[in-house]
Parts: sequence; structure tokens; C-alpha cells
Amino acid sequence: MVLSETAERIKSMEIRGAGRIARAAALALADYAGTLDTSDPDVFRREMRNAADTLTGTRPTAVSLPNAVRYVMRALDSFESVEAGRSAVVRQAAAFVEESEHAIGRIAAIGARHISDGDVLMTHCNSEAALSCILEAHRQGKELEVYATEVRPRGQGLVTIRALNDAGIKTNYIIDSAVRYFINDVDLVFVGADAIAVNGAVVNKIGTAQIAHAAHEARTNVIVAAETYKFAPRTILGELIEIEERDPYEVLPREEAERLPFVRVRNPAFDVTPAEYIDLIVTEQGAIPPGLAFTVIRDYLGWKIEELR
Ligand code: RUB
Repeated sequence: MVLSETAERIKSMEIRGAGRIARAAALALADYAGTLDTSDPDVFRREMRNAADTLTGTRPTAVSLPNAVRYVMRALDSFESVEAGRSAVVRQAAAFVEESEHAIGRIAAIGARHISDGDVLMTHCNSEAALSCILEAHRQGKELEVYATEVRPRGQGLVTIRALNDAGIKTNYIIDSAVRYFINDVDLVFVGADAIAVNGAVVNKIGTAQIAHAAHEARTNVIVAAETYKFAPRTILGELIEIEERDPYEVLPREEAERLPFVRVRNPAFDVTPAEYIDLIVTEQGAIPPGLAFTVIRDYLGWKIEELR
């Protein structure tokens, strides 16, 4: 069944990256709505809510996931029959996917404006949104060079360098700990986001905060590319974004780890970059300083403080 399969593929990171996770979840809900064998609206709603919970429980950090699920589930705010509910969910999921893909196109166009001919960029992890800006600037004929990190322990940097190589962009592949060594050669850091808090802090792949810190010290600008559904509404209430800590055996093979009983391997997948280390956030609605994160949550995600209580 697509629902459990998608949940499993998100959990195992076969589907990864905040935008892709969000679209996969929306489509899984649409598929699930089509398979539910009931004519009772209450049962339909309950089953859909369970499905939504299953999906949102797969990975805790990327807020795109609950935001996408909420967007699709809004189709069930009021519906007359199961058939009407089903089609509303399918329509809403399709609309989410379309808006999400359109957002990437807009972010690419807006982000590319901030990249100049001859720029040397640095990126971390594999972000569809950040890469779209770099690829668009290259498509416009700007000559670029990129430093891309390896991204221990899961190696998402490999996906990034393949895409850059396919586009014919001169790329340097470096280990994560070489960031400070090279930062003075870099004009601009471009990364994505899994979540953005109301105070403009950006949650992204572990190591992003270190890169932003090194960039700050070197007076190199840091730009974050993120769709508006990466902004985390519940941070308005002071809620913190949960940082996923993954299996230690991703870092150290089990047989080695088991020989070291006094060693605890820690494997947080994300970290938090404070707003003061971020110069600009490029969204599909325009580029904003991190201090304007609240307006995105209010104006584009449509969240009201009263709704959150
Ligand atoms: C991926 C990651 C990406 C963001 C943004 O982490 O940190 O930078 O998700 O990606 P993981 P996008 O590999 O653990 O999912 O711009 O594609 O949404």
C-alpha cells in the first residue's frame, strides 16, 4: 500500500530532502483516500487522520511534512459524503504538489539574481531549492564554481556533486571539516532548510550552523533557499523544532561500536543556525531577511495565533 510504503521510504531516507518528503506525503494521502473502503464520513475522516499521523511521525524535523499534511487535510474541514471527501483530498494533494514545484521555479529565478558572474559558492547537503538557484544562475550563463561538502554520515553531497557535474559546473568536493579551510575562497553560501522558526533561525542538515559561523567570521554572505511551507508555525508559541537523532550505526559500524562500551555515538541529523548568521531567505514570495519570518507564517501559511492555542 502506498501509504505505508511511503512512510517507510521517508523513514529510511530513500525519499529525503524536505520538499520531496512533503510532496510524497501529499501524494500518499491522495492515494490512501482513494483506497478507503467505507461510505461512512466519520470513519473516512478518522482513517485519514490516522494516515496523516503515520506520515508526520516518520521524520520529526522537516516541518514541510506536517505543513503539507495539514494543507491536504484541510480538504476534510467540511465534506458531505465520502466520495466528495475523496475527491477533495485528491484535488488538494495535486494542488500542493503543483504549488511546491512552482515554488522551486520561483525560488530558482529569485535566488539566481543574488548570484553574480564569477561567484564561488558553497553548499551543504542536497537541497533541491538551493541547487535550483545555482543551476538557474548557471543556465543564465553566469560562470560559477561550487564547493560542495561530503555530508557525513549519509553522504548526500554525492547527489549534489552529480547534479552539478551533470550541469557542467566546476565543482570542488570537500569533507565537512574542510569548510573553514576553504571559506575565504567562497563568495556566497547557499543552503536549503528543513524548518525556519519565527525568529528566523534555520534548521538544516547538521553542519550548516558551523558553515554559517565560518562564513560570518569570513564576512561571506549566507543565503537560505526555502519554500514558505518550510516555515514552522508552532514556533510562534515558543515551541522548539525537534532535532532528529538518527541511528548511531550510521556513524560507526555496529561491530566497532559494540567493542567500545564506554563510547556513546551521537548522530543528530540537523542543527540550528541563528538568524544573525543568515543574510537572506529566498522564498517563492520573494527574498526576505530572517527577521521577517513571522510575516511568512501569518501572510502566506495563513496561521493565526488563535488557531494555534
Ligand atoms: C536534507 C537537508 C536539506 C533540506 C532542504 O536532509 O537538510 O538541506 O531538507 O532540502 P535529509 P530541499 O537528507 O536528512 O532529508 O530544498 O530539497 O527541500
